[in-house]
Amino acid sequence: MLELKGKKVLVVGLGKSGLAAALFLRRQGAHVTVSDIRSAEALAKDIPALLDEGINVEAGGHGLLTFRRQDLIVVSPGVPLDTPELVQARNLGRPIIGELELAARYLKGQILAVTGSNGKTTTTSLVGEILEKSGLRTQVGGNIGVPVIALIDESADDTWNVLEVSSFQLETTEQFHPRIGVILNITPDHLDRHGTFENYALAKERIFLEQTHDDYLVLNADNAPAASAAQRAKSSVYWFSLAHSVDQGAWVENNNIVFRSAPNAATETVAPLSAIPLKGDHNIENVLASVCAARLAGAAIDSIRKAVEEFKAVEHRLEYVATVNGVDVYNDSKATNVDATAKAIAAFPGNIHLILGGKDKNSDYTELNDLIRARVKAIYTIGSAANKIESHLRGIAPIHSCETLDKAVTAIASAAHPGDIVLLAPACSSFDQFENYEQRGRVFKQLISDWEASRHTPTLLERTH
Ligand code: UMA
Repeated sequence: MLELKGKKVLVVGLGKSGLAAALFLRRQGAHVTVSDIRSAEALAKDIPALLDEGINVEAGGHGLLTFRRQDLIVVSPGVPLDTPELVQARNLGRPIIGELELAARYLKGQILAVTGSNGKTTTTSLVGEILEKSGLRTQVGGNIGVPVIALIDESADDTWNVLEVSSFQLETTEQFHPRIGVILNITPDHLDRHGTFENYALAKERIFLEQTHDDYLVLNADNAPAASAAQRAKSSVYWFSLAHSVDQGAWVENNNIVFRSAPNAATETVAPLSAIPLKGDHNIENVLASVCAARLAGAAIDSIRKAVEEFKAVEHRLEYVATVNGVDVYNDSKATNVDATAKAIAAFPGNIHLILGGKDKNSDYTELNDLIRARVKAIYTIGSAANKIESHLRGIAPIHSCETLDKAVTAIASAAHPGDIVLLAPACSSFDQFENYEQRGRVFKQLISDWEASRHTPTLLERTH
């Protein structure tokens, strides 16, 4: 634990994490200041509660002086570490940690942490449900949307804290030490923030940096960057694979998910593939990882089977929305990078109307060429990345420049035929046109429901009856 009483602590960023961190630090007796680049008007909803607690607020920008005067700086995940004020504070020797590190020092019980470029939220939710069904005291939080600090009060010595952790959160860890760590996959993402793929992978690898021989690390045997972590980890490595059996871990055998706890232990059958309600091979990988991690945490096979069979797609992750005029619509707004979009396209055999675009993250969209050529009928571009996407994908499939999501849905509504698939899997973040990917997904679902309603407008004859 940190000695916080009487210490001057700066919280950088007043989103979900910053708000939770500031209030927590104040409760520990620290003198807290929050600094955010947004204006006081934009932060109006939160400022009164902070002032009431005696927390200072610096809005409309970060002040160099504010950063100099602190004993500790707690950074929100979305704040880049090369922000000039942070660089200066680091040069002055001020300790800088993230909300995850702060929270983990106070969390009671054990941590099961899940990272990866894609599949984190689905896996974290599924592990949480399995552990709960097994009767273990469980809490779920982290990048999934609940700051880890918010889990502290309810945590007890026998709690499993199941945390989704992002590269942004891991970048600022020091002692973060999960009992079970999971790396689902490492594929290019957030290169605008981390600069290079190597830096991004290194941030992900911080998940096992503090692990010891007594801990477990679950790795994807089919993803080379994730698998290579085994060479550097001190913990006991368990594998999952879609392609082949593994010494210890989870894989698919005769269309069943199976698990083996040690190279010479008996193989346990968990559930048939046909019982998994989620779409796409990438979701089978998420199930394999969840089975492996949950089994290591002590979940019973029966509980795992039940949870897997009852698990529904998480909102905005290849979520089935509706069937309109025989056209199936899926919302994968959380597909915010090229790899996630590739996985979403691969989940359908063909006839896809694909909505792409948003804020570019220095991505290479040509990686989608083969899948698009084979499975996509037409592309509908939106947002500030549209020009780049169009230049990367020209000639691969017909492209409609739609600028906005509503124009894209209107265009699709007149182009799609029964049997087609509509897929929002934009390969970009949402921040150019939306608050976040959740809002983008909700707007999309509303537009689809408007399309559906427009097909069912009662005729004059129906209205008179
Ligand atoms: N800000 C500054 N200075 C800066 C940059 C931002 O003051 O230089 C301010 C913004 O004005 C804003 C605040 O920082 O007021 C936002 O902080 P934040 O971006 O850290 O957002 P939070 O609301 O705290 O949400 C964060 C995670 N966001 C990011 O990592 C970008 C959420 O993950 C997470 O759910 C939440 O903490 C709780 O843990 C979202 C996300 O997009 C879902 N994650 C990325 C992803 O999944 O790809 C990593």
